Amino acid sequence: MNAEEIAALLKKKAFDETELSPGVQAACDQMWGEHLTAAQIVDRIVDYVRRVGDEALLYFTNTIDRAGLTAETLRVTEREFDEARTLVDPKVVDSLTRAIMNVKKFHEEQMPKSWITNRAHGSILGQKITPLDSVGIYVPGGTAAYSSSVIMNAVPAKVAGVPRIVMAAPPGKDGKLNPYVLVTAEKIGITEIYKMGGAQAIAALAFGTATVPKVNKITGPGNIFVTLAKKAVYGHVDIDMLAGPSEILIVADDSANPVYLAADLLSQAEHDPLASAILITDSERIAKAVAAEVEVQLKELPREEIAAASLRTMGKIILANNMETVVAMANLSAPEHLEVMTKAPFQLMPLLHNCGAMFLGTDSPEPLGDYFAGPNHVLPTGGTAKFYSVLNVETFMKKTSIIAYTNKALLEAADDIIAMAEAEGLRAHANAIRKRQER
Ligand code: HSO
Ligand code: ZN
Repeated sequence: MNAEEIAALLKKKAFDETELSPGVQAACDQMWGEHLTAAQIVDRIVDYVRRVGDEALLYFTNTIDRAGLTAETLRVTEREFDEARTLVDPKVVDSLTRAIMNVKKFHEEQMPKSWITNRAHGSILGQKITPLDSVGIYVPGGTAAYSSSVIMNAVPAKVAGVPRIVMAAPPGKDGKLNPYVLVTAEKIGITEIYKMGGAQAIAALAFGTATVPKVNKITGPGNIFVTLAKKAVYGHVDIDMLAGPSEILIVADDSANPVYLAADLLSQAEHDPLASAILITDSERIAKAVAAEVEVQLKELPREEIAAASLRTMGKIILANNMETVVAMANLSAPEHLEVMTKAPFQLMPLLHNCGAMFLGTDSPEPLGDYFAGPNHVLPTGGTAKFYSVLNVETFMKKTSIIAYTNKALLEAADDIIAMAEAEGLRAHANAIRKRQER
């Protein structure tokens, strides 16, 4: 295939073009008594929670999640943590603990430094870096209630030094949260957790209610309602990014192992019917072998249906004319995860720049990054790796400029500042300098 044909194949839908599945759309139509798009539903929910607070939050929590919660039971209690600890496998908790350590270590290396520098005549300039006062971490529910996502959001926030880290996760019909999610959060030191999900949770975190105090920033993955709600509240609070279903793009040459390639493609396909798993290779042999192997491995998966749906709609094996085309297409696609399964992956690394995370070589399969190596798994999707970065410590920090001039330094700059201020028609600006000149 040539570059143009491949580009057409790789074109991604924007996150707000996502259509609701027929079942969800029907449930929404019934709930609202009219046909609304996902964006219209989110706008209504966000607006209602903003205006009414707890009552609206509980209304949606109990209507959508059918959780039967009250303002008193919305926050996870000590007793619920106690119960969660009895429900988890200690071996899994040990693995989670090791993962937490790796993620912590990696993110500590990212820690930015405040700095101060001297300028002429004893003046000082600098940049002060501080953690945000409060952040809200969203953790999806249902089959996507991943304790690994708790780690990937909460650990960098802790490393950044955020004093108040709040978590929100949608409750099951029994009004409870996944015990692994609770135990993981507790291990990291997060105990302010609210059982709420969807757009209503995002609105509550952004605007605050009587029960849920407002935060300054909201991070974490979610479904289309959550993502649209994050977009709707952006500006009132900051958000990390607008993320969609998971993606893997593998670039491979003839040296790659088709069994591994198939396994890695399926590892993302099993996330979501809308997840995308794509292989681009210049080897016809590899393309054919992987196509056959995917069929074999797919049948063995407990989530076969989800993975099959993803492969049907979003899965592709693309045979390119040469490796240059493969590289160009990977950059054009800007995938969330990019695996480089070639003879000399480090030769391609400098040429690849649009992706959330890069996995180099046979023994760096994508789930290694999902769970354990240390780098973050909250990554830009849908081509947004062209401008978004992976979630990191700085996601939870902000920068403030420091300016401390001496009189001599100010007098030296005075004429320039006055000239610029007068040119902008801002006499009072100029006067603030002049008064000091006159001193
Ligand atoms: N691949 C997902 C993260 C994840 N995988 C969580 C397993 N659990 C998005 O990067
Ligand atoms: Zn994954």
